[in-house]
Amino acid sequence: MSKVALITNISGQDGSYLAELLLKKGYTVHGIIPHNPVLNNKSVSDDLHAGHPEFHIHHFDHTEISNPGRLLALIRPDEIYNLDITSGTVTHATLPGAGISALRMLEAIRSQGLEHTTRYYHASSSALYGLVNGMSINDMVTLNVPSANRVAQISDFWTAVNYRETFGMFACNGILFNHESPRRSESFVTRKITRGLANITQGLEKCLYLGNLNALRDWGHARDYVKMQWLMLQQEKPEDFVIATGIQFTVRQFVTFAALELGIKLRFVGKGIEEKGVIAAIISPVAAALKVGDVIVEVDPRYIRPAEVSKASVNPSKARRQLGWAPETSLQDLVIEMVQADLAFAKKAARLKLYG
Ligand code: GDR
Repeated sequence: MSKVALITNISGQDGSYLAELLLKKGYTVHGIIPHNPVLNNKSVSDDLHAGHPEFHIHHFDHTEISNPGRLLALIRPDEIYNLDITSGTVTHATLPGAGISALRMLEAIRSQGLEHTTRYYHASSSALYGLVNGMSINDMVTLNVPSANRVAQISDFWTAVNYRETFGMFACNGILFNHESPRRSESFVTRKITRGLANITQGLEKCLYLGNLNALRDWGHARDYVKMQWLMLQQEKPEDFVIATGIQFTVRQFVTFAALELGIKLRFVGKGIEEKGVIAAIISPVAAALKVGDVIVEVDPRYIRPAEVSKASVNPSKARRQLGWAPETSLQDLVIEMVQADLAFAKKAARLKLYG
């Protein structure tokens, strides 16, 4: 009998990669999609559904979200991956009733008598660490910081720990640092960069406006990180893990790598909010329509965050040691994959613009 997995927010970046991984491993996969056309904007789930009879989608409205027990009774999952994470600042998604919190899901598991059979993974966030500049983060440190969104995430984190310790449930938190891919939303800086620069090479945009170019981030590939989520539920004992590469780059370095992949050498001039990325050389036909000397990156103070984690080193050694996990994709390879995907989109859009 194949194992049954339930993934919340399956149409998001992580949900779609995780579904692909589990289907390859022979799982029957059930995914929850919020019953909201604005959120349900990725077609990945439809692609998967077409080729896999063991792939099922459940559209949840607000009442079902507050009571996932009915679905659990129906499918009796061996593993639940709760990826219903809220990120960014305070949003309606932080409010009770908008997502499936750890408490709701863990209580639903108990109410269905599944507490000794169903394993629970909670997608926690590096946002738990809050505003910590220059400190080193290891697997044991969490910090309380004042933001309604973080309060919700911290509450989810400790709820999972509490259910593990109080009821002996197999519940773990994965504390994920930034993980990106061509499926990443454009509101994050990596996708904004790869999409913006690809559009510039195809004449669809003139300049990419960014905020803090000096911000340091530990970026990994989402495809590598979902393997780690699965591994966490295959352990003998439930534990929490930090998932990161352990290597940091600046936003400026990310832009430079992306430009190089598109055949543009950038030179940065100016300082702070005056800083600009100027084309120093064109080294590929993709960028042939551009000119040396064009300014294609500019700092726009409106994108500079008032409170920002600009530097925090991460130590994911527990995952390496205990799970034998290491990220397989380097930042350079991640950039190449994202740039090539966005270049294909941009070329298509440019053709449509030209020929209608
Ligand atoms: P982050 O990701 O806030 O770290 O959230 P994001 O990609 O938004 O920012 C990364 C860094 O880039 C700097 N930056 C810009 N960011 C955006 N979005 N747009 C810009 O134009 C821009 N210019 C510079 C930012 O200042 C920042 O330093 C990630 C996600 O994985 C969340 O899910 C998670 O909760 C947090 O990390 C902790």
